[in-house]
Amino acid sequence: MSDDKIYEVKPEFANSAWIDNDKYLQMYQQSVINPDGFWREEASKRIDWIKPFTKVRNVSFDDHKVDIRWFEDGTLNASANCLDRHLETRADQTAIIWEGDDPSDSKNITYRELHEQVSRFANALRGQGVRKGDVVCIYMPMIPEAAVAMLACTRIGAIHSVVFGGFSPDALAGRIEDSNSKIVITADEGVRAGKKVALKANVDEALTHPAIKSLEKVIVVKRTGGPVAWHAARDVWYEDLMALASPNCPPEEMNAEDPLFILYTSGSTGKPKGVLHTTGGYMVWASITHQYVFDYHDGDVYWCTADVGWVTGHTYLLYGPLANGGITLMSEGVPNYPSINRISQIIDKHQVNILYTAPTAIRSLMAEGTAAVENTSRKSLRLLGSVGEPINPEAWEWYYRTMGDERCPVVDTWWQTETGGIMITPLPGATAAKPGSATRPFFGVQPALVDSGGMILDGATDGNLVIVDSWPGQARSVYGDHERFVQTYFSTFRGMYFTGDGARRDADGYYWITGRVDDVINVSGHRMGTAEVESSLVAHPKVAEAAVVGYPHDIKGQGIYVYVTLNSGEEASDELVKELRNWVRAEIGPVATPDLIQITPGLPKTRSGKIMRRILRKIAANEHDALGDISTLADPAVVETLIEERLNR
Ligand code: 6R9
Repeated sequence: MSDDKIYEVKPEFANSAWIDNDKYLQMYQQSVINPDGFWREEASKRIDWIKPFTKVRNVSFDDHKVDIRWFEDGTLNASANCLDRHLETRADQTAIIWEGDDPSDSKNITYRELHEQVSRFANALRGQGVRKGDVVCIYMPMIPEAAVAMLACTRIGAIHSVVFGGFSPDALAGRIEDSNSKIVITADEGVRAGKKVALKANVDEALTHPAIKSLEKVIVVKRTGGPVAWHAARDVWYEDLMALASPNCPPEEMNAEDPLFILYTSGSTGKPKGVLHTTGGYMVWASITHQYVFDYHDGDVYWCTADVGWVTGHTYLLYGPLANGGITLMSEGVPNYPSINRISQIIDKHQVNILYTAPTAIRSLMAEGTAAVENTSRKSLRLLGSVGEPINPEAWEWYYRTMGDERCPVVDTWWQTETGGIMITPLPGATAAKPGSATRPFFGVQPALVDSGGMILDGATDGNLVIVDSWPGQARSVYGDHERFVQTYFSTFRGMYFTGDGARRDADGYYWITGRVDDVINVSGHRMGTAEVESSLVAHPKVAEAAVVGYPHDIKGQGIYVYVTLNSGEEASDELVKELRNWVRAEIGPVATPDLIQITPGLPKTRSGKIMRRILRKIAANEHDALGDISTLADPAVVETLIEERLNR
């Protein structure tokens, strides 16, 4: 649209930025015309290799043999790149600023201290039997020990699998089982918004699942000192291990293509899959994107509000900033506790220069007008970032005007667990912003829009978003199931990586992500497969069938709308609705709690028995005038009942 609002780059920002528009255009050209040369140079200068690579890339997107390798004959260690190599120049510089849930609770950890803790814990893990290639599950609150645990794994070549602390014992058990984790690292309790979260108790419950056979030890960090059940043969205190461990732990030499971590994410079918990232390419991608997208300069205080349980917490809380020798702020709590201006208070307290957060948080602050910034200055802020879901222009404007005082560029960054890091984004010194658009591809990223038959579309158009060639940070596989990796990402459109997102490209070549085109919904920036929620519902003894769709939600972006039919003899009631809501919450975790549950006598189906989600989505969105063709339904009358009884009026 030609009447889109445009915010030009401010010259004073461009002058001191790493990348201005000319440089962007020139580097982007280089990165796609001569990827070998471009990435040879970037990878060599950003990363300390133990043995330098000679080969840059070796990639096949052919769905018969998807094989992705970068820097494949080089060796390195991720923790050495995040810690050891900075000791000479910045041992006493802060690496992590930790801000507790309680505003009076904060501390700074220097590179020297972090290096020592990571080395000790790496030795402790070895002492507990962890070896190169073993999987370690991390189920932690947002405390520095979570970062120590992740880096300690990478130091000895163990593969971490971080499970978000908000997931239920069941969800945790599934991930421990699928990854064959040997050890779980957790805390007695987490603290969020003044409330305790019983992490150790959740682990205890998860480990009662008979399918878990791999697990040997549970390492427990003392966060609150609250009561925990203790299994002496299995459980061990983190603090006891640290007191005994040697602070001297030479980093393990890892191949560039050795696994670095697994992170589970939801798709449109089946169980969540363990997306696998490897070491060399991921570290290069984390470093280059963090530096250029956030225009990170030495000494900047950078705050990414994401939890370490999500990919954003991996790449932009930890690996990117630490690879770049940065100062990264980790916050334990939530944006509106104890008061709605907590984020602004933290910005002032620690003189934060760069803030990276999610649209759902922005909208929840925006809902309170200007209260979120009251009595704060935020003068230190230089740049604002957004991630996780499309940011609506109103929220963008609020972020820009109210949080950033019209001084700070906003970067709306599109990417995925599978991409390892940012893919489509403005560069703050280069790209004029249009609120709601993620704008242009990062270096080396070749997006395209294709129609349903996989034809590449030119010019200004809508389509399915694919990436036609590999980039270093790309996921290499699904843990233990390469075939599923191929099926999920490379078989819909042959020879291309399919993102699962739809997008529009405007006349300026800017991309506007329109959201998922598959059965994945995005609730407060958390990805959820509707199939997962459905299978938990049908496991309830009273439920016959369930269909789950997303619907527009003011704060969360999308809310979870559930349609269920009951087994014969069961009656709909408010109690049952409540029971079903709690059921899903307990089965998957609070993030999956349904917003609306409509108990209905029937679901719209095709004659072959497929549930017509398209129609259910329209009804949930209150767009019942635009249902489209319903003539293929087995029983069109069902639709009228659904509309009459819909909940989202
Ligand atoms: C990093 C992360 C990925 C999905 C992705 C898309 C949505 C993320 C977005 C965005 C529009 C943005 N998404 N960032 N949509 N604009 N700036 O969120 O990874 O949890 O795997 O989710 O999130 O739909 O496909 P992940």
